[in-house]
Amino acid sequence: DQGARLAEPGEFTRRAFLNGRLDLVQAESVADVIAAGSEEALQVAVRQLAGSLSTELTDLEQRLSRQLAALEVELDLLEEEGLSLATSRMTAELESLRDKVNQLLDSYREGRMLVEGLRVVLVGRPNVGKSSLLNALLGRERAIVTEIPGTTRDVVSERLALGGMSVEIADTAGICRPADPVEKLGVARTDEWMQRADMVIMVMDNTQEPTGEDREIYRRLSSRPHLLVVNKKDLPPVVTEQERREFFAPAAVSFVYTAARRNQSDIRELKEKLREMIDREFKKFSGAPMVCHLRHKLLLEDIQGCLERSLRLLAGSRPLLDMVAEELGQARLAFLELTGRRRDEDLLDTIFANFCVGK
Ligand SMILES: Nc1nc2c(ncn2[C@@H]2O[C@H](COP(=O)(O)OP(=O)(O)OP(=O)(O)O)[C@@H](O)[C@H]2O)c(=O)[nH]1
Ligand SMILES: [Mg+2]
Repeated sequence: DQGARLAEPGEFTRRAFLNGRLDLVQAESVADVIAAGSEEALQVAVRQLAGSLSTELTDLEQRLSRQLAALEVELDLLEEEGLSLATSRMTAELESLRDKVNQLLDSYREGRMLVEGLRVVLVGRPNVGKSSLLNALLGRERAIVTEIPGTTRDVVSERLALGGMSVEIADTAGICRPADPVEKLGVARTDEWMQRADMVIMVMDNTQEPTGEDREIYRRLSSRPHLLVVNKKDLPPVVTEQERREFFAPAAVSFVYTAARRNQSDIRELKEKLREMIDREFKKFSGAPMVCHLRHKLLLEDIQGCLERSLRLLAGSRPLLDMVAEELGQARLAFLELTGRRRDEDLLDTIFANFCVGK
């Protein structure tokens, strides 16, 4: 026995963190680099590993600490001399910090999508061809297709690379007035997925008139990025495009026509439409630091709360400065927890346990 042993998951990264070569945000991005499912996700993770987000967070923390230090000095003086502090400069600085924190929080929606992938969900009435479309998009028979309405009873999802993004595409149970309890569960799950989705594809059947159910489905998805697909275009239509559009009026809707089982060029066109939508809705990467992890988001929300409360206190006619100091102290601790300068062994165990062995 030479004293050698297998490395534990995340051991090398953890050591780099403990030696101070990486902060915690950088260490977390090592796992993101490895798991990156797309070119963009990789770029963001590499930038974070190089320290883009860490630099921003450290800068904000230092600005906050300066305000806190100034406040504490003033508090001592005030006690001795009974003076009142001019708070306008502090207010301006805290507002600027709050705006920066808000900007970071705003980046979370996209950051999360980069790391976890974009969630696209196929919805529609039974038997319109949702599962057929999923299979056509994937290029293989993933979901079961039959002529019997209500074939898909639960959500089937699969990953696909599209427009440089990792996309998780989900086929769901057809939405209808449920006849039996199993169907009812399926519909509830579909609704859940629709609420969580980043993009919704509503599928209709060219051979069926639109119904109240279609209108209800459309109502639930119209506020989010969506595509309306009319499938089975190889069969004769029962309504004209104009009539279908008027059914959804006053919305200015447009449709993509597909024949899921027959026509590859339709599927290419559908993918192209999806890609355009991803570009339009989601790829606004400016290269600015981005928040991709729930842990970071939650701590930034704590900081945001502290800053908001501080600002409210400062806006009062006789601000309670020791309460402001208390809030800023809390915000500072949250910053230190973010970058790992305030160490919590349990947290480190959790973070590094998710790494693969040998990293
Ligand atoms: N002619 C034609 N038939 C299609 C097309 N797409 C699907 N179908 C047929 O329509 C039927 C239903 O297709 P599915 O893909 O199972 O429909 P679904 O929307 O997943 O149905 P549920 O899971 O029951 O909600 C099957 O018999 C398919 O072969 C199409 O583009 N043209
Ligand atoms: Mg199905």
